[in-house]
Amino acid sequence: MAVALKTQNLPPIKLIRNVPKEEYYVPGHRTCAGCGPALQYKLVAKAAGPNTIFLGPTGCMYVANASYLCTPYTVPWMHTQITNGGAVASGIEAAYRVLLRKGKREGELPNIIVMAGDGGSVDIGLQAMSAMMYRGHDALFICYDNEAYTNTGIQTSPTTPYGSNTTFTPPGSAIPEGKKLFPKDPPQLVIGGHPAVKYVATASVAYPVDLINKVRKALNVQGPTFLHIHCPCPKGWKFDAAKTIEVARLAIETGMWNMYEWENGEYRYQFKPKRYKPVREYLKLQGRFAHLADVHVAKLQAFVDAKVKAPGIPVETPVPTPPVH
Ligand SMILES: Cc1ncc(C[n+]2csc(CCOP(=O)(O)OP(=O)(O)O)c2C)c(N)n1
Ligand code: SF4
Ligand SMILES: [Mg+2]
Repeated sequence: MAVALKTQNLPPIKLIRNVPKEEYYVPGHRTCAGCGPALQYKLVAKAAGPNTIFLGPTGCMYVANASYLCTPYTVPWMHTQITNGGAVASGIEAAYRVLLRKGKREGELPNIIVMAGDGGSVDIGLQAMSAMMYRGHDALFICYDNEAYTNTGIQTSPTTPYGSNTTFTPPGSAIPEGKKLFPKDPPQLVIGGHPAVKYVATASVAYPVDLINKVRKALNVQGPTFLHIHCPCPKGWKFDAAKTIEVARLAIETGMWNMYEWENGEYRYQFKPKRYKPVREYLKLQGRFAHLADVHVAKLQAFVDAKVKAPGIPVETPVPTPPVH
């Protein structure tokens, strides 16, 4: 018997007032005030609706959301190891197909969404995410990017920006800028090496309607899809919890974060300001950059100037030689 594929067609929404009222990520969790990842979770859950299964690799969106046998999810949710969100999603999708084929389940394949941090996506979780993309499983992998391993005390990750002060990159006399490396590029990693992938996009909590529509578009696609969502973290980035959206918006206005969709090989660049604000406008709101000297800010500005030319064009960055002990 043929396996019933996903047939739902989640419609796009035009205006914020059309955002569904139903909540599938409800109050009662323990994330910090102003938590960007929690806000994006709420929006993703609204976009996906009730026929959804979330997989949560270890990270803030597991630990702070699932304490003492209490969670804010009103749809099925499962913790995975930080290493294997993609593998668990693959297994669930494959198992569901078997159940549908054998007539033990009716209806369509549910939305299967991995909600992984930057560590759980493109660092510790990379191999499982890549394998899910490579094999072509029908699941959405979301990297909610708070630019650090925050749950364990704000350690640097591959998406932490150059110049950040983290507990593993403290600025000092030997390395005054803090983090020396420039970040990995998660969407390019996925686009570049996975022929089965048809849709990849970046999004931000500053633009909720756009975020919801990208989630729906990704879920409507048959096969693996990837979203990279910018999620400011007041605790890790050291800014006032009331300014999450302001920080997120400034990231786009300065070019620190670029918004685009990639569909079947075509890029569509979005929210591209006519004139970018200087990156300093973004940096000055955040304590993680408070130590930077002019020379470091200039280095970051040069990186951003090269990056905003177009998505997909690799930016040459200085790579410091690893230390020899
Ligand atoms: C194999 C393994 N290594 C390390 C850890 C410890 N650990 C738990 S959560 C976490 C941070 C996860 O960072 P990220 O994926 O970016 O999510 P965030 O906490 O930032 O939301 C780490 C390092 C672990 N659970 N498993
Ligand atoms: S540390 Fe950051 S990501 Fe974690 S719960 Fe707090 S604000 Fe959210
Ligand atoms: Mg993180």
